[in-house]
Amino acid sequence: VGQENINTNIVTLTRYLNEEQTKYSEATGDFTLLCHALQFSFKSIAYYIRRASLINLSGLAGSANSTGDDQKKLDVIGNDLFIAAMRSCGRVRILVSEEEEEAIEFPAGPNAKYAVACDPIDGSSNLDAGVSVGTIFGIYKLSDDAKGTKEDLLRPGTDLVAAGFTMYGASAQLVMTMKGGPVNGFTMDDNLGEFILTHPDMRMPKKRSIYSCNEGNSKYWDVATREWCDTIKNAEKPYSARYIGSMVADAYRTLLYGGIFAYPADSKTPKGKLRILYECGPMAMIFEQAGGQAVDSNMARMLTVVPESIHDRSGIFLGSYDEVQLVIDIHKKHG
Ligand code: AHM
Ligand code: MG
Repeated sequence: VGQENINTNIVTLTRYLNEEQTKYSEATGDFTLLCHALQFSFKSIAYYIRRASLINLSGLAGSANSTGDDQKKLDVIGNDLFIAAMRSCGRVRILVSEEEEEAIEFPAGPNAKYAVACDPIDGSSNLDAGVSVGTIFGIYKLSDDAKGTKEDLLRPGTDLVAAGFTMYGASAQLVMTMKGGPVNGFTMDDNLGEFILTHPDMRMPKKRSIYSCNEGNSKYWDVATREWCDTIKNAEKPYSARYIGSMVADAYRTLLYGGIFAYPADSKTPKGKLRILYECGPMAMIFEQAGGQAVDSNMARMLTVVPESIHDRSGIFLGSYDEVQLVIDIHKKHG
């Protein structure tokens, strides 16, 4: 039997969080506890997604979410798991979920210092086909005079203290970042039941000829967006198209390989499709902190966009620094 090269000094997410916490003398451990609750919700959502077709969780649940979309059974389960984890950890005062029309207010308490926005299962229309979906989250710290209402979340993404997503693919991949820190990627080891730090300090390529958007909408796009798409398709070496239709999976690939992901606002959906609080904002924070850029359809830095209501949408261009810069330059030319 050959000797296996076994790493006996594994950095799990739990270890990583503990080590981070000890770096800050003023840290109370509340954020760490909140992250443990998040971690548990990802593990359980991953578990149910994997079991879905075996225990008949796929298909519609017969209810509709706040915007009238049909809800999947797994959407409901993912949402319930997430809410229960956030409620029971005692660190969250206010929670916004894509699946809940109203913000959920938890009891005030000395340790309930955070506001969380999440999409528990983004891309769920892909679930029955076994395509990767994911949970997206953003975390804000409440100000001292916060009332614990939805207004505490109507802030720019620059106020986020942490953001991330978990992609439920061949394995569950958790990508998260804290304000001013590196972007780290963790892979779920199902046998250990732990997220392992496998992608420390992710830095995305400065450019890459890959574009990812629903080009079926291009007749609704503005002139500048159409010119951008024509430009990259007619480049000396034309770009490759990659579009899964599941934001977390498209974003994860873009983060790893480079390129650009776009869901522009258009004449059919003038405010865009994706949500500011729990889709665009958290992704923008991750991409910026990995060396990329993220802007909305007005070419404003995505992280400066303030939603007027909790489910507000925005157009978004997200990706490698140079790829997003090309979009900005073409739009500026059109004024
Ligand atoms: P959802 O939150 O209802 O799942 O919708 C969001 C999803 C994203 O994951 C994805 O990027 C986008 O919708 C795909 O939209 P389209 O099918 O219009 O291309
Ligand atoms: Mg979504």
